Amino acid sequence: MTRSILILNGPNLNLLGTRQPEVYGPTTLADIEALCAAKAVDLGVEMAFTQTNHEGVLIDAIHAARGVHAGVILNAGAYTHTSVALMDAISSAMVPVVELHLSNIHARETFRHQSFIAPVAIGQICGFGAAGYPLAMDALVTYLGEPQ
Ligand code: CA2
Repeated sequence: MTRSILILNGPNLNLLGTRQPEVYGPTTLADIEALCAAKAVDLGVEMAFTQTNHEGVLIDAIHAARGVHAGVILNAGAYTHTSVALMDAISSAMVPVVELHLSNIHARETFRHQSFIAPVAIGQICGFGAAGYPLAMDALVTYLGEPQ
């Protein structure tokens, strides 16, 4: 059976490419989804790609990922820096999560340096813009290894 990866995008990422291109780049979320779809074909995995502005919907998606997706790539947006609930969802879901950010959160405002996702993620990729998405897919597939 083909493995599936869930790519989950949090609040305001639906605005990508329409505002603040100097921070987040000119690429739209639809462009990024197309990039990920092409990468999924290369890697031989299935991919689900979604965005929500709601914390509870992110949590529900992480709970629902178990048994359906082999792993999750999560750009939790600003919830990264605030959400203990998201951290708890990841640590209880028993599904590997790669934390992803377009920008280098460590080179930005101090409040972005803290991530509630980092301690429960298998790793973090940040600062590479849209290119971080296929990098995260490579990282997750490498982590998962050969299908059992
Ligand atoms: O760099 C990232 O990917 C972030 O997760 C993006 C979040 C930010 O709060 C995190 O600290 C880092 C913000 C996403 C907002 O995206 C926008 C896109 C265009 C215009 C306005 C916001």
